[in-house]
This record gives sequence, C-alpha cells and structure tokens, in this order.
Amino acid sequence: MQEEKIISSKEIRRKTIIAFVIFFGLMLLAYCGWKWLNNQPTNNGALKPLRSVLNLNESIFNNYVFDSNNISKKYPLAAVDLRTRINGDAGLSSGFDPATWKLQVVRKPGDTLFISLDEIKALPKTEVIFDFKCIEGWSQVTFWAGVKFSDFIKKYNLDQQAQMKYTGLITPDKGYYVGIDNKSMLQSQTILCYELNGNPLPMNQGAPLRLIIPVKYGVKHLKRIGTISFSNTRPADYWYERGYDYYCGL
Ligand SMILES: Nc1nc2c(c(=O)[nH]1)N[C@H]1C(S)=C(S)[C@@H](COP(=O)(O)O)O[C@H]1N2
Ligand SMILES: [Mo]
Repeated sequence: MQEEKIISSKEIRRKTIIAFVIFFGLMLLAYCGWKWLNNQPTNNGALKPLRSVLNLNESIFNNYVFDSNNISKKYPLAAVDLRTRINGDAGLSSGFDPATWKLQVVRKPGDTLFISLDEIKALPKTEVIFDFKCIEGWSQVTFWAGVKFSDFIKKYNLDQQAQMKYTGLITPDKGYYVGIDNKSMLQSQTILCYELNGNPLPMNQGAPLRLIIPVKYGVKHLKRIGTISFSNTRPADYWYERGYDYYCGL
C-alpha cells in the first residue's frame, strides 16, 4: 500500500500559482508566435516559414520516401462513379479547335516536336482506375485511358530530357500550367489521357489530351495539354503561385 502524503494548503496554493503562470506563459508564447508568423513575408503566396516547411517536405518525400515502383491503389470497374465531376476551367478558353491541335514537346529550346492525337493513340493504351483526390476535399473513383508517360518518353527518345528533375505542362492558351517532378511523371500509372469511361475525353475534362497522375492531387492533372517541356529547375505552377504546395504528392 502507498503511504498517504499530507499536503499543506500553502503547498497547494503554490502549485496552483505555478500552474497558472505556466498556462499564461504558454498562451502568451502562442499569441506572439502567431503574431510573428503572420508578419513574415510571403513566398509565392505562402508565408515564408510555412513555405520552408512545404519545401522541406518535398525534398524528404522526393529524395527518400517516394518510390516510382509503388502503385497507387487500383479499383474495379464496378467502383467507378460515372458522373465524373468537372472542376476548374482555367486555361480552357473558348475558341480552341481540337481538330488543328498538336501536342508540342520542347526537346530543347528551339527544337520542338509536334505530335498528333492519332500518333499518340497508336501507342499502347493503358487504363487507370483510381481515387481522384482534390485538395478542396472531395474524391471520386474515376476511369481513364491513355498512353503511359514512360512509354511516350521511350517512343520519342526523350530519355535524356526525362532524366532532368521536372516536366512542365501548359495549356494551349497558357492559362493553366503545372510543374511536376519526373519521378512522379515516370510512375507507371501516369498517363497522357484521351479517354474517360471508355469514351473520347469531353471538352470540359480536357480534350483532346490531359494528364492523369494518381500520385498527385487533382491540381496537377492538367486538362488540355498544349506544350510539354523539361528542366532541372521548377517550371511555373498555377496553384503554387497562389500559395499552394508545389509537390502536392499523395
Ligand atoms: N486546364 C486546367 N486543368 C485543371 C484545372 C484547371 O482549372 N484548368 N483544375 C485542376 C483541378 S484543381 C482539379 S481537381 C482537376 C479536376 O479535373 P476534372 O474537372 O476532370 O474533375 O483538374 C485539374 N486540372
Ligand atoms: Mo482540385
């Protein structure tokens, strides 16, 4: 049995005062910390200290955690929600003519490949059913098909380019653009997509060609690809410039 300990009321008072001093001290610290944080300058729309944490996360995930041999969870056809949500129309300006569209691939400055949709469709087709996740908080199991980006790279002898750190994608009107690390681009479920639910991609879903990249949040799944380029520095990114994470990995 434990022995009972008698504590004087003076001792209790002393402990109570210490507890309150610590409590208010921590409150003050939290308040000052919050004030300090909100007075920091921003970097691409995000407060600098927060941006540093996002960038640190990116380097840890990109260098040590992400493995392009890992596969995002696959779903059966029966799990697909056919009422595919339409979200975001930046870069999808009217007046676009899919009939004259060609994909542009910048091999190096001043050296651009022009590739038609038929040429892309002639490559092996890959189907992807995955849980599409948007940073706004919704997700949906959706069904897409197209050509694996890694197959596309091989077919057009772009291995050297794909060894650089990043791929940049831009809509034909330059209204929406993303930059993505090439480890994620070369993962086997990343496709240049031209079909949704077994049908040609609808215009508002990014016809004639969009990106589907299950290892990333929805923001990176650029609809209506105009130009693809490669670089070792971060390509411009629409939502990054507006304060979001650059990496956006899942
Ligand atoms: N061109 C373009 N692509 C885009 C966007 C956009 O505004 N413009 N929004 C992105 C975001 S935030 C999401 S969640 C997905 C939505 O794709 P969906 O409309 O096919 O559902 O597209 C992404 N690709
Ligand atoms: Mo999104």
